[in-house]
Amino acid sequence: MKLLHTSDWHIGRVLYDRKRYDEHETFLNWLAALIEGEDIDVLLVAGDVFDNSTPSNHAQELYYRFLCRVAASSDRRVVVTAGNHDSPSFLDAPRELLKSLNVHVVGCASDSPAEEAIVLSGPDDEPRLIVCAIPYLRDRDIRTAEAGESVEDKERKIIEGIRTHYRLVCEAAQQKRTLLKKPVPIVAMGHLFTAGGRTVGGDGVRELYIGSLAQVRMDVFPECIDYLALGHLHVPQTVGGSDFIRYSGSPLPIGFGEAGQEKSVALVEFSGNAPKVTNIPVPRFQELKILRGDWQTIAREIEELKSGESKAWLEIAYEGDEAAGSLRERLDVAIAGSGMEILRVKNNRVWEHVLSRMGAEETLDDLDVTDVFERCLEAHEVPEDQRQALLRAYREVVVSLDETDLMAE
Ligand SMILES: [Mn+2]
Repeated sequence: MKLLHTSDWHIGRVLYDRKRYDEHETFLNWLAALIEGEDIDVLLVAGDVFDNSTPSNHAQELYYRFLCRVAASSDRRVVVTAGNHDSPSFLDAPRELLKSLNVHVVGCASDSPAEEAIVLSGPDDEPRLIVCAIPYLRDRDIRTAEAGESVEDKERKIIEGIRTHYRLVCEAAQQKRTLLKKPVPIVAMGHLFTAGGRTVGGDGVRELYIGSLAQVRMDVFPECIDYLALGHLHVPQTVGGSDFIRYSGSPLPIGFGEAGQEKSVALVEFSGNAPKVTNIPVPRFQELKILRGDWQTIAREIEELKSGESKAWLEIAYEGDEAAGSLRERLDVAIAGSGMEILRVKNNRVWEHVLSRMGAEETLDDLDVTDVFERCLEAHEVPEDQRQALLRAYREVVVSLDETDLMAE
């Protein structure tokens, strides 16, 4: 039996105002062809299907068209869980309809653990696999807040909540397996941050999670899990040295910070209950390049890219000693006639001069929400010893805003 594990598509993602539907469409076509070519039995999508909780009509069209194509084979099963970027109720809305196409969706965490333990059968109606389809667990799904709790109490309760949820769903899976009287493998899904996981700048994970909210350790996952398909971190990686606990990573670089990374999806082959995992690289559909240095360096690299007929999107980080006031104009001349586009120019020289009084060149594009808050603490001359606590409280507010399901009524 062959499974394909992917996550963090972030359909609808915008990069410095540039829409990326073409890339997503090309990726989904590539993925559908891979699924057909490899004769995949089960596709697992571990959260962050969409980049935000109110996906555009175009983003939805891409998603449903893909599901339709993949579900065209009646032998194939698909399991989709919500990530922190998804609206759980939005994903769940068409679940009955999608179920008739053998597409199982779990947006909201269920109070009844057995609902998340899904038995998947093959074309012969014989059960072949149980999937513990656990979505991103929101604070309110797993813990009861109490007034006057310390930060440590909160984090401990979140982690205990996650542990309990995994235990209950996995127990339900084992009970179902006992009833089947067949030792089918148990695969679990998750959208969370495991301690020690690698992230890169600009992936929207680091800013909100490191050092603030819960990071779970391997021991929250029950032993009965034969393969754990994770989403949330965008760098493909195994967890805790186990080949069977994995982040597939995002298939597209979500920002320039991920430009140099090889992206992949994970092919998981079960013979009996022992999986064999192979990473399949995802082609780069839109090249992203960061050019950094003084004018000579940048100009030379642009010439090289031009001669290679590159159609890259560029982020330019100017670090020369000479003042480069007309940098943007010079860059536009340099790339004229090529298929390249400049999405962002950072003139670090100008920065140096004005950083102390908030850079005139600096825009919100350059800052994440945490940077903005840190600037605010700075501007108000908040004493050092208060900053850590304020930062934690701020992050908690931002996460709870992100977790508000605006479309749930
Ligand atoms: Mn995520």
